[in-house]
Amino acid sequence: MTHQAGGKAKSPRVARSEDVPVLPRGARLWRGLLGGEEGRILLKEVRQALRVAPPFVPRMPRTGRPFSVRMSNFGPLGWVSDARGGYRYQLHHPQTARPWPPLPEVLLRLWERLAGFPAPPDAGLINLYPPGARMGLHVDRDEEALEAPILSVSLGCEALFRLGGARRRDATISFRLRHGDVLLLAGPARLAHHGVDRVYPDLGPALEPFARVARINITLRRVRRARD
Ligand code: MD3
Ligand code: FE
Repeated sequence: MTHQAGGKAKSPRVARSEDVPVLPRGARLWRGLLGGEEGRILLKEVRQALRVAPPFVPRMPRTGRPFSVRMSNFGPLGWVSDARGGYRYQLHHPQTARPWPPLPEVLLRLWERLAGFPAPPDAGLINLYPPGARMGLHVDRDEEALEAPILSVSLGCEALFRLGGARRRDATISFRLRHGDVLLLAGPARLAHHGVDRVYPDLGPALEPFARVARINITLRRVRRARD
């Protein structure tokens, strides 16, 4: 809470983003969980992965309109999108045709600790946001295993994130996602609308140059139904 001179809070005309948001059922937020050594290890893993699987520009199905976000993936499966093939998961990088680099141990351990799901993730989408990049309100439903949660890790620059409900017209809440924050979307929150409205330049903590000039978000997903 920001304390104002005079003690009386102004009533804002617009909903303000909260530091401790009241989250919908199924969503959980751990602020700064990966803010220390684990976050530095993860940044290094991302940097290494991007050498093998360079960022690509995803495009809207049919129109081919480019996203402002750049992407890559930790495998085995990676999310891609282009005009011809639309949204999909595939085993290979769209440009190099090489398999995706494997999910790093630090992310597999994080999923085990927090996801509460019996099968490991089989995809780790890396979203790269230069300041000014955005992601429109959407639902993630390209996965077969919609019963599996999604676990999101934010690194680098700060973002203004928006989370709504099952219907596009449902009310939304806005809050910041910062370096080291981890967000779990399970149960009813798994199919909630969400997006990134803003990415702020230069607000990353003192990290390597890479993390000071962009926001890096990794979403761990279970795409394929676990089969036995
Ligand atoms: C809420 N990424 O990759 S992460 C995406 O910050 C995506 O890069 C955003 O939306 C980003 O699809 C948001 C947090 C997140 C991820 C998946 C969700 C929130 C979610 C799925 C359902 C509800
Ligand atoms: Fe999403």
